[in-house]
Amino acid sequence: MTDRLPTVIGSYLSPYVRKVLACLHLKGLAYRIDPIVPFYGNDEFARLSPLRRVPVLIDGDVVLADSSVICAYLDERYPDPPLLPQGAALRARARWFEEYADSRLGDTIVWHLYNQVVIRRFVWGEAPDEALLRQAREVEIPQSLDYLESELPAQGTLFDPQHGTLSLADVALAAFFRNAAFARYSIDATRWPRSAGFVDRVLGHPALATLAPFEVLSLRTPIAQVRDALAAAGAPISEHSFGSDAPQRGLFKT
Ligand SMILES: N[C@@H](CCC(=O)N[C@@H](CS)C(=O)NCC(=O)O)C(=O)O
Repeated sequence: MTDRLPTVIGSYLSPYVRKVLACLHLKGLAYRIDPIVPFYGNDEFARLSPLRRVPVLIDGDVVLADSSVICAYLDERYPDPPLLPQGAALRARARWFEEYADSRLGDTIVWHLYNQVVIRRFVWGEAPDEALLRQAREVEIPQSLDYLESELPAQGTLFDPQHGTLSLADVALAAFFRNAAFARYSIDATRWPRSAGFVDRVLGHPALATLAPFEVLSLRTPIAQVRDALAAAGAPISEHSFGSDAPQRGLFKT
């Protein structure tokens, strides 16, 4: 019976996986997870995810390989509660923030910061590109925070300053700053108070906070032992894994 639950392929450490898991939580949907680092995906994984990226969602016969496509699918297939606000203009604004997070914060926080500090070291055994790291910390992330500071609410969430109901846009933005924290970048609350408060509030929501112990465990455990360690800690691990023993370079940058 458990095989009938939706299965997410992808590590708890990916912000795109985090976005999908938080949306599943918001929808009240049980799921299983195969917590692989994408570079360890096997041939079967490559067939399901032609770009060899995580997350992948398997829901019955439906297989999807992009977090935005997955979240849009979840919202249509399981409409209650909705992940987007009401009205064309607000929905477009929410989609914009999701896109901004996935593209710009993905480039800077994932590729230029987190992957340099964590993936290069623990997957490839390489030293980080210090120039790229400096550029991310000193120029790119501050530039994003300057922008976000002018858009984010002082209280609550993007579309619900009063009660703090989470939307897909809130989840997408905050998910990346969790990876920034893993790479020891924290938002300077004196310079960007709205952004710092917003990220704290969203990451403190149960949809994201319940993932935190599994993220920390994934970060601290050697990759080959992560699956077993997470299962022992109570994570909803899938029966089947799409992982392999040896990493392969992805189709994009390293
Ligand atoms: N547009 C994709 C991006 C997913 C993505 O870049 N995932 C990263 C993990 S954080 C990945 O799989 N990287 C491996 C690679 O690009 O080779 C989505 O939203 O799902």
